[in-house]
Amino acid sequence: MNFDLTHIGKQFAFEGVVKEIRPLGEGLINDTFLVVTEGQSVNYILQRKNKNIFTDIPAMMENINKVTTHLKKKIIEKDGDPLREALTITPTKDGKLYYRDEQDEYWAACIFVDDTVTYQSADSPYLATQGGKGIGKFQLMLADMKEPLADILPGFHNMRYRFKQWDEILAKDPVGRKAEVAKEINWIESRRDEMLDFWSKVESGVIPTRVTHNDTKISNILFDKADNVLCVIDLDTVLSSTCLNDYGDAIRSYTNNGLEDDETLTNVYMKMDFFEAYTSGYLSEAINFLTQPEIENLAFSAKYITFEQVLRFLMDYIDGDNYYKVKNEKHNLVRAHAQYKLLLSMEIDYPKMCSVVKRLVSQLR
Ligand code: GN1
Ligand code: MG
Repeated sequence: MNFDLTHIGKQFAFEGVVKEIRPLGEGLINDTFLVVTEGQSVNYILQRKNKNIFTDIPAMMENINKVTTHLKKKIIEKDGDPLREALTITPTKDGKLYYRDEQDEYWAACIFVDDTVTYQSADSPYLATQGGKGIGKFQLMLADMKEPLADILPGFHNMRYRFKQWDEILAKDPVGRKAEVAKEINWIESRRDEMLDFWSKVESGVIPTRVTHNDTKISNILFDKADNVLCVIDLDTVLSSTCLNDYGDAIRSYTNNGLEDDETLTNVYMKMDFFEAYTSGYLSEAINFLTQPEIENLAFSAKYITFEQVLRFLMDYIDGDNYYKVKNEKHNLVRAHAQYKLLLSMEIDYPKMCSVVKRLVSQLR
């Protein structure tokens, strides 16, 4: 699809003169652009939001607005810089949180925070500790947010819902890929019960729900030049869910020695020192609000989210690649294999993960 980016850019209340709008980043869902302005004016991020996945973009933008408003209030109370430490939505010239173009596509913009660094993978335990602190702080700042968020992605990290989708897609086998992935299907089926057991604890309220980010991979965090977390970005998925998903998804991303879609499986495994580093950073903040059942399920949540990612990539492969952007026809299968390898290494190290959590919690209490 071709877009008139200049025309779209003109709809937003950007300060300064726009010099260039160019593609940015490696998101799997939206299309992202950098809006470069002349001289000293700030630059912006412009995104075409994926309306097939986000079916209620106005509600999504309202959620982001509520969350960033709350965060900014907290940041100001602590004498922080609300323009650098939280995402700032740039509205359209007529004051809307998004622009709907003539082709019925949805666009949204925010300020580009400069002098920051992003990573695709964590290159030191220090970075992992800082990342953990950042998400812990993010959740802590949102712990007293009263305004309800719209459930814009029903069932997002809900395994019961994921298995429903899975069963439907497998029954259809729309592009005839099912027979070829019998072994991989068994990876999923053999873990169905233990994963559903975890989710039952969320359904019954044993594990509480809170305001959470739901996509805490390392590339969604802006670090400053000293590798401290500055700002949590990509707030499309802010929802009410369990905070364990944020922790687990970050462990999936920060501790992986390889890439999310690594073709060389020997590269892929969980690095225990990065696990400990992230967990210590996270707990240093989250200890202030975590309940005992949450603490007891922290280590499991890393397996849960990694398993979910295996399921989602494999399911999208079987479905004919309708959800994630792919670079070739095996891409989703390659991703599923890499995430499965990561899951296996977590399963081997699971007793160690549990003892690390226990030790770190006892040191903090
Ligand atoms: C997607 O678009 P991106 O890269 O921020 C996905 C996450 C997955 C992630 C895997 C809305 O995030 O759930 O964990 O890819 N977002 C959505 O890299 O499905
Ligand atoms: Mg995202």
